[in-house]
Amino acid sequence: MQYSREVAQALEDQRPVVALESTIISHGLPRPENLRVATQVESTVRARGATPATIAIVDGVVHIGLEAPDLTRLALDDNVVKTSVRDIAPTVASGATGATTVAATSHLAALAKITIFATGGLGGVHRQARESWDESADLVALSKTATTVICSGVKSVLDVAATLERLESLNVAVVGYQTHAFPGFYLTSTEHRIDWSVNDEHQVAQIIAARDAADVSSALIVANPLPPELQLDPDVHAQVLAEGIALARTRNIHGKAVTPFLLDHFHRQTHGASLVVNEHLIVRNADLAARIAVASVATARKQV
Ligand code: PSU
Ligand code: MN
Repeated sequence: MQYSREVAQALEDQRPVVALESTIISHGLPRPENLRVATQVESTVRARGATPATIAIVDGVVHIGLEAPDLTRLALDDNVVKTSVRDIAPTVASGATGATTVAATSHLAALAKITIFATGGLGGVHRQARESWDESADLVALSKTATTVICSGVKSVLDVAATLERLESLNVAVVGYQTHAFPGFYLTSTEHRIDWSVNDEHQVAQIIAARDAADVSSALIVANPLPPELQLDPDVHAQVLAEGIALARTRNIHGKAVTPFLLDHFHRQTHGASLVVNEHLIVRNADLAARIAVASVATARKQV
Protein backbone atom coordinates (compact mmCIF):
# COMPACT_ATOMS: atom_id res chain seq x y z
CA MET A 1 0.00 0.00 0.00
CA GLN A 2 1.18 3.47 -0.80
CA TYR A 3 0.07 6.43 1.32
CA SER A 4 -0.10 10.00 0.06
CA ARG A 5 2.18 12.35 1.99
CA GLU A 6 -0.64 14.14 3.79
CA VAL A 7 -2.42 10.89 4.78
CA ALA A 8 0.80 9.27 6.06
CA GLN A 9 1.48 12.35 8.19
CA ALA A 10 -2.07 12.58 9.53
CA LEU A 11 -2.14 8.89 10.51
CA GLU A 12 1.22 9.20 12.23
CA ASP A 13 0.01 12.23 14.20
CA GLN A 14 -3.34 10.48 14.95
CA ARG A 15 -5.23 13.32 13.34
CA PRO A 16 -8.71 12.82 11.77
CA VAL A 17 -8.80 11.18 8.32
CA VAL A 18 -11.80 10.57 6.02
CA ALA A 19 -11.74 7.83 3.39
CA LEU A 20 -13.34 8.61 0.01
CA GLU A 21 -14.27 6.13 -2.71
CA SER A 22 -13.16 6.42 -6.33
CA THR A 23 -15.85 4.53 -8.32
CA ILE A 24 -18.10 7.52 -7.89
CA ILE A 25 -15.40 9.55 -9.69
CA SER A 26 -14.68 7.12 -12.53
CA HIS A 27 -18.10 5.52 -13.07
CA GLY A 28 -20.64 7.59 -11.13
CA LEU A 29 -20.23 11.10 -12.52
CA PRO A 30 -19.78 12.42 -16.07
CA ARG A 31 -16.48 13.92 -17.26
CA PRO A 32 -15.03 16.45 -16.83
CA GLU A 33 -17.24 17.48 -13.88
CA ASN A 34 -16.16 14.34 -12.01
CA LEU A 35 -12.64 15.71 -11.51
CA ARG A 36 -13.95 19.04 -10.27
CA VAL A 37 -16.30 17.29 -7.81
CA ALA A 38 -13.55 14.95 -6.55
CA THR A 39 -11.28 17.91 -5.90
CA GLN A 40 -14.05 19.87 -4.21
CA VAL A 41 -14.89 16.91 -1.94
CA GLU A 42 -11.25 16.72 -0.84
CA SER A 43 -11.06 20.45 -0.07
CA THR A 44 -14.33 20.25 1.90
CA VAL A 45 -12.75 17.61 4.17
CA ARG A 46 -9.60 19.73 4.64
CA ALA A 47 -11.64 22.84 5.45
CA ARG A 48 -13.12 20.98 8.44
CA GLY A 49 -9.69 20.07 9.77
CA ALA A 50 -9.54 16.46 8.55
CA THR A 51 -7.40 14.81 5.88
CA PRO A 52 -9.01 13.23 2.78
CA ALA A 53 -7.85 9.76 1.76
CA THR A 54 -9.26 8.96 -1.67
CA ILE A 55 -8.66 5.25 -2.23
CA ALA A 56 -7.89 3.54 -5.55
CA ILE A 57 -5.55 1.02 -7.17
CA VAL A 58 -3.05 2.63 -9.55
CA ASP A 59 -0.96 0.34 -11.77
CA GLY A 60 -1.48 -2.54 -9.35
CA VAL A 61 -0.60 -0.55 -6.21
CA VAL A 62 -3.22 0.21 -3.54
CA HIS A 63 -3.20 3.95 -2.88
CA ILE A 64 -4.48 5.42 0.39
CA GLY A 65 -4.77 9.06 -0.61
CA LEU A 66 -4.12 10.14 -4.20
CA GLU A 67 -1.66 12.76 -5.39
CA ALA A 68 -3.14 15.16 -7.99
CA PRO A 69 -1.88 13.36 -11.17
CA ASP A 70 -3.39 10.05 -10.00
CA LEU A 71 -6.71 11.68 -9.13
CA THR A 72 -6.79 13.17 -12.64
CA ARG A 73 -6.06 9.78 -14.16
CA LEU A 74 -8.81 8.09 -12.18
CA ALA A 75 -11.26 10.72 -13.40
CA LEU A 76 -10.27 10.86 -17.08
CA ASP A 77 -8.72 7.52 -18.11
CA ASP A 78 -10.94 5.08 -20.07
CA ASN A 79 -9.21 1.97 -18.78
CA VAL A 80 -10.07 2.30 -15.10
CA VAL A 81 -11.92 -0.79 -13.87
CA LYS A 82 -14.71 -0.72 -11.32
CA THR A 83 -13.18 -2.64 -8.43
CA SER A 84 -15.23 -4.33 -5.74
CA VAL A 85 -13.73 -6.47 -2.96
CA ARG A 86 -13.50 -9.56 -5.16
CA ASP A 87 -11.68 -7.56 -7.88
CA ILE A 88 -8.94 -6.21 -5.57
CA ALA A 89 -6.61 -9.20 -5.94
CA PRO A 90 -6.89 -9.58 -9.76
CA THR A 91 -6.50 -5.81 -10.20
CA VAL A 92 -3.36 -5.70 -8.04
CA ALA A 93 -1.84 -8.88 -9.50
CA SER A 94 -2.32 -7.77 -13.11
CA GLY A 95 -0.99 -4.26 -12.48
CA ALA A 96 -4.28 -2.70 -13.56
CA THR A 97 -5.82 0.58 -12.44
CA GLY A 98 -9.05 0.27 -10.48
CA ALA A 99 -11.55 2.62 -8.90
CA THR A 100 -12.83 1.19 -5.62
CA THR A 101 -16.53 0.84 -4.78
CA VAL A 102 -18.00 1.39 -1.31
CA ALA A 103 -17.27 -2.29 -0.61
CA ALA A 104 -13.62 -2.20 -1.71
CA THR A 105 -12.98 1.24 -0.23
CA SER A 106 -14.25 0.30 3.22
CA HIS A 107 -12.18 -2.88 3.11
CA LEU A 108 -8.94 -1.12 2.12
CA ALA A 109 -9.57 1.86 4.42
CA ALA A 110 -10.02 -0.47 7.40
CA LEU A 111 -6.74 -2.16 6.46
CA ALA A 112 -5.13 1.30 6.69
CA LYS A 113 -6.93 1.93 10.03
CA ILE A 114 -9.20 4.59 8.54
CA THR A 115 -12.74 3.94 9.73
CA ILE A 116 -14.72 7.00 8.66
CA PHE A 117 -15.83 7.09 5.10
CA ALA A 118 -17.99 9.40 2.95
CA THR A 119 -19.86 8.57 -0.25
CA GLY A 120 -23.01 9.54 -2.18
CA GLY A 121 -25.40 6.60 -1.95
CA LEU A 122 -24.75 2.98 -1.05
CA GLY A 123 -25.35 0.04 -3.34
CA GLY A 124 -28.08 -2.41 -2.34
CA VAL A 125 -30.81 -4.69 -3.63
CA HIS A 126 -31.88 -3.92 -7.21
CA ARG A 127 -35.56 -3.64 -8.08
CA GLN A 128 -35.64 -6.80 -10.19
CA ALA A 129 -33.56 -8.76 -7.69
CA ARG A 130 -36.14 -11.56 -7.51
CA GLU A 131 -35.22 -12.51 -11.06
CA SER A 132 -31.72 -11.05 -11.43
CA TRP A 133 -30.31 -11.76 -7.94
CA ASP A 134 -28.57 -8.38 -8.29
CA GLU A 135 -27.54 -7.26 -4.82
CA SER A 136 -24.54 -4.99 -4.33
CA ALA A 137 -21.45 -6.42 -2.64
CA ASP A 138 -21.51 -3.18 -0.61
CA LEU A 139 -23.97 -4.87 1.76
CA VAL A 140 -21.83 -7.91 2.51
CA ALA A 141 -18.69 -5.76 2.87
CA LEU A 142 -20.45 -3.46 5.37
CA SER A 143 -21.55 -6.47 7.41
CA LYS A 144 -17.92 -7.45 7.86
CA THR A 145 -16.21 -4.09 8.33
CA ALA A 146 -16.32 -1.92 11.46
CA THR A 147 -16.46 1.30 9.49
CA THR A 148 -18.74 4.35 9.63
CA VAL A 149 -20.13 5.40 6.28
CA ILE A 150 -21.78 8.75 5.77
CA CYS A 151 -24.17 8.69 2.80
CA SER A 152 -27.55 9.94 1.58
CA GLY A 153 -29.12 6.52 2.00
CA VAL A 154 -28.94 4.01 -0.82
CA LYS A 155 -29.20 4.89 -4.48
CA SER A 156 -32.81 5.65 -5.33
CA VAL A 157 -32.66 3.34 -8.36
CA LEU A 158 -32.73 0.41 -5.89
CA ASP A 159 -35.41 -1.47 -3.97
CA VAL A 160 -35.02 0.57 -0.78
CA ALA A 161 -37.33 -1.56 1.40
CA ALA A 162 -35.52 -4.78 0.46
CA THR A 163 -32.14 -3.11 1.03
CA LEU A 164 -33.16 -2.00 4.54
CA GLU A 165 -34.28 -5.56 5.33
CA ARG A 166 -30.94 -6.92 4.16
CA LEU A 167 -29.03 -4.35 6.25
CA GLU A 168 -30.96 -5.58 9.27
CA SER A 169 -30.08 -9.24 8.57
CA LEU A 170 -26.45 -8.28 8.00
CA ASN A 171 -26.15 -6.48 11.38
CA VAL A 172 -25.48 -3.10 9.78
CA ALA A 173 -26.67 -0.21 12.00
CA VAL A 174 -28.47 2.78 10.48
CA VAL A 175 -28.83 6.17 12.18
CA GLY A 176 -30.48 9.20 10.63
CA TYR A 177 -28.69 12.52 10.86
CA GLN A 178 -31.30 14.87 12.32
CA THR A 179 -34.07 12.72 10.86
CA HIS A 180 -36.07 9.54 11.38
CA ALA A 181 -36.94 9.29 7.67
CA PHE A 182 -34.54 7.21 5.59
CA PRO A 183 -33.11 9.54 2.89
CA GLY A 184 -33.74 8.80 -0.80
CA PHE A 185 -30.35 9.78 -2.33
CA TYR A 186 -31.50 12.28 -5.04
CA LEU A 187 -34.61 12.78 -2.87
CA THR A 188 -34.70 14.11 0.70
CA SER A 189 -36.66 11.19 2.09
CA THR A 190 -38.33 7.87 1.47
CA GLU A 191 -41.38 6.51 3.28
CA HIS A 192 -39.10 4.27 5.37
CA ARG A 193 -38.48 5.08 9.03
CA ILE A 194 -35.14 4.74 10.83
CA ASP A 195 -35.17 3.64 14.48
CA TRP A 196 -32.20 5.77 15.52
CA SER A 197 -31.51 9.43 14.97
CA VAL A 198 -28.69 11.74 16.10
CA ASN A 199 -28.56 15.53 16.43
CA ASP A 200 -24.86 16.17 15.92
CA GLU A 201 -21.44 14.70 15.16
CA HIS A 202 -20.64 14.24 18.87
CA GLN A 203 -23.46 11.73 19.24
CA VAL A 204 -22.10 9.80 16.26
CA ALA A 205 -18.66 9.76 17.90
CA GLN A 206 -20.24 8.30 21.05
CA ILE A 207 -21.97 5.57 19.04
CA ILE A 208 -18.69 4.69 17.32
CA ALA A 209 -16.90 4.44 20.67
CA ALA A 210 -19.70 2.23 22.08
CA ARG A 211 -19.70 0.05 18.97
CA ASP A 212 -15.96 -0.53 19.26
CA ALA A 213 -16.16 -1.18 23.02
CA ALA A 214 -18.91 -3.76 22.43
CA ASP A 215 -16.79 -5.40 19.71
CA VAL A 216 -19.53 -5.11 17.08
CA SER A 217 -17.61 -5.68 13.88
CA SER A 218 -20.17 -4.47 11.34
CA ALA A 219 -20.62 -1.00 9.88
CA LEU A 220 -22.56 2.02 11.08
CA ILE A 221 -24.43 3.94 8.39
CA VAL A 222 -25.04 7.64 9.05
CA ALA A 223 -27.85 8.61 6.70
CA ASN A 224 -27.60 12.31 5.85
CA PRO A 225 -30.55 13.71 3.87
CA LEU A 226 -30.43 16.59 1.41
CA PRO A 227 -32.48 19.61 2.48
CA PRO A 228 -35.74 19.64 0.42
CA GLU A 229 -34.69 22.72 -1.56
CA LEU A 230 -31.70 20.82 -2.97
CA GLN A 231 -33.44 17.56 -3.93
CA LEU A 232 -34.37 16.47 -7.46
CA ASP A 233 -37.99 17.13 -8.43
CA PRO A 234 -39.78 13.95 -7.23
CA ASP A 235 -41.99 13.75 -10.36
CA VAL A 236 -38.99 14.06 -12.67
CA HIS A 237 -37.22 11.44 -10.55
CA ALA A 238 -40.09 8.94 -10.84
CA GLN A 239 -40.40 9.37 -14.60
CA VAL A 240 -36.68 9.22 -15.42
CA LEU A 241 -36.20 6.20 -13.18
CA ALA A 242 -39.03 4.23 -14.80
CA GLU A 243 -37.58 4.96 -18.27
CA GLY A 244 -34.06 4.04 -17.14
CA ILE A 245 -35.07 0.69 -15.68
CA ALA A 246 -37.05 -0.19 -18.82
CA LEU A 247 -34.11 0.83 -21.03
CA ALA A 248 -31.60 -1.21 -18.99
CA ARG A 249 -33.85 -4.21 -19.48
CA THR A 250 -34.27 -3.73 -23.26
CA ARG A 251 -30.53 -3.28 -23.70
CA ASN A 252 -29.80 -6.30 -21.51
CA ILE A 253 -27.52 -4.35 -19.16
CA HIS A 254 -26.54 -6.45 -16.16
CA GLY A 255 -23.89 -7.07 -13.49
CA LYS A 256 -21.65 -4.20 -12.50
CA ALA A 257 -22.73 -2.12 -15.50
CA VAL A 258 -26.26 -1.56 -14.14
CA THR A 259 -25.49 1.17 -11.59
CA PRO A 260 -23.26 3.30 -13.89
CA PHE A 261 -25.86 2.92 -16.68
CA LEU A 262 -28.74 4.18 -14.51
CA LEU A 263 -26.74 7.08 -13.04
CA ASP A 264 -25.65 8.13 -16.54
CA HIS A 265 -29.26 7.88 -17.75
CA PHE A 266 -30.27 10.28 -14.95
CA HIS A 267 -27.52 12.76 -15.80
CA ARG A 268 -28.55 12.82 -19.47
CA GLN A 269 -32.32 12.83 -19.07
CA THR A 270 -32.36 15.55 -16.41
CA HIS A 271 -29.97 17.68 -18.50
CA GLY A 272 -27.49 17.86 -15.67
CA ALA A 273 -29.96 18.49 -12.83
CA SER A 274 -29.16 15.12 -11.21
CA LEU A 275 -25.46 15.96 -11.43
CA VAL A 276 -25.98 19.16 -9.43
CA VAL A 277 -27.95 17.19 -6.83
CA ASN A 278 -25.32 14.44 -6.75
CA GLU A 279 -22.58 17.01 -6.24
CA HIS A 280 -24.45 18.66 -3.36
CA LEU A 281 -25.01 15.41 -1.54
CA ILE A 282 -21.45 14.13 -1.88
CA VAL A 283 -19.98 17.41 -0.66
CA ARG A 284 -22.42 17.56 2.27
CA ASN A 285 -21.62 13.95 3.21
CA ALA A 286 -17.87 14.68 3.08
CA ASP A 287 -18.42 17.73 5.29
CA LEU A 288 -20.35 15.71 7.89
CA ALA A 289 -17.82 12.86 7.71
CA ALA A 290 -15.00 15.30 8.45
CA ARG A 291 -16.87 16.71 11.46
CA ILE A 292 -17.50 13.15 12.73
CA ALA A 293 -13.82 12.26 12.24
CA VAL A 294 -12.75 15.33 14.24
CA ALA A 295 -15.28 14.56 17.01
CA SER A 296 -14.21 10.91 17.07
CA VAL A 297 -10.55 11.76 17.56
CA ALA A 298 -11.52 14.13 20.40
CA THR A 299 -13.66 11.41 22.05
CA ALA A 300 -10.83 8.87 21.75
CA ARG A 301 -8.33 11.32 23.32
CA LYS A 302 -10.69 11.93 26.27
CA GLN A 303 -10.89 8.18 26.91
CA VAL A 304 -7.11 7.69 27.09
N1 PSU B 1 -23.06 6.25 -5.15
C1 PSU B 1 -23.04 7.26 -6.05
N2 PSU B 1 -22.41 7.02 -7.24
C2 PSU B 1 -21.77 5.83 -7.50
C3 PSU B 1 -21.79 4.79 -6.53
C4 PSU B 1 -22.45 5.06 -5.36
O1 PSU B 1 -23.57 8.35 -5.80
O2 PSU B 1 -21.18 5.67 -8.55
C5 PSU B 1 -21.03 3.51 -6.75
C6 PSU B 1 -20.35 3.12 -5.44
O3 PSU B 1 -18.99 2.88 -5.70
C7 PSU B 1 -21.04 1.85 -5.01
C8 PSU B 1 -21.34 1.26 -6.35
O4 PSU B 1 -20.23 1.02 -4.20
O5 PSU B 1 -21.82 2.37 -7.09
C9 PSU B 1 -22.35 0.14 -6.26
O6 PSU B 1 -22.33 -0.56 -7.46
P1 PSU B 1 -23.09 -1.97 -7.57
O7 PSU B 1 -24.53 -1.62 -7.47
O8 PSU B 1 -22.69 -2.51 -8.93
O9 PSU B 1 -22.59 -2.80 -6.44
MN1 MN C 1 -24.79 -5.46 -8.92
